[in-house]
Amino acid sequence: MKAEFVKSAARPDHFTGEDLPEVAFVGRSNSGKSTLINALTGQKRLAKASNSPGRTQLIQFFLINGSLSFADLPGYGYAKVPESIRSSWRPMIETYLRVRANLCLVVLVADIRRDITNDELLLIDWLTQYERAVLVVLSKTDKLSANEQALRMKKIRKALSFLPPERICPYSAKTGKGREQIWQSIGGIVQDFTKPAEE
Ligand SMILES: Nc1nc2c(ncn2[C@@H]2O[C@H](COP(=O)(O)OP(=O)(O)OP(=O)(O)O)[C@@H](O)[C@H]2O)c(=O)[nH]1
Ligand SMILES: [Mg+2]
Repeated sequence: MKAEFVKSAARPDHFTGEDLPEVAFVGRSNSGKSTLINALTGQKRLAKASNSPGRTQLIQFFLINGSLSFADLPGYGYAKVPESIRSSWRPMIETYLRVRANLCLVVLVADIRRDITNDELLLIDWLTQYERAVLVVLSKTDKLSANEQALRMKKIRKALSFLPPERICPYSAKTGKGREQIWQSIGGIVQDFTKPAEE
């Protein structure tokens, strides 16, 4: 697989072209978005993963095999980020999610150990209203025993019972669990992509 960084951007007129299907990765800071992009592409340092949450403050675009685009969105919900920066993120992310014509799938990454927040429910609801396909990836399963994982899955599936079961995927960057299922979901949705018409 060939994966390369294309650019960082904050405004729609700076985004990359819209002729390739795009998958966006959203979620709280530190949930594992950048690590997931690295795990999916098999390139450890493609997207910057860090121990200091809130570092990625622009939308980062990546080109995968010359035929697919990934967008790593800045994480939200991290208290240490100044309000001035936080307040500019929200419109940026919302604008991106609303206007991006080639956006085929929104991958919402959430730590399996945390309960789904009201913010996340609102985001899924909002995306559904804009007819965006959503895949919820529950990260860091390696931090739990098999029993604990099963309990957490049951609880989260209940909270997200309005989603089809295959749209919720337990995952670990450490063990590779869920990687195949996530690629399958991406493949299934992306193959229906048709180039947006020129305005
Ligand atoms: N054990 C374990 N650690 C993980 C996993 N996924 C991510 N991490 C760790 O979680 C931390 C945060 O991961 P990132 O990928 O930087 O998180 P992010 O969502 O991109 O965070 P922001 O860019 O701040 O929004 C890093 O220390 C990762 O190594 C996982 O599946 N298992
Ligand atoms: Mg990141």
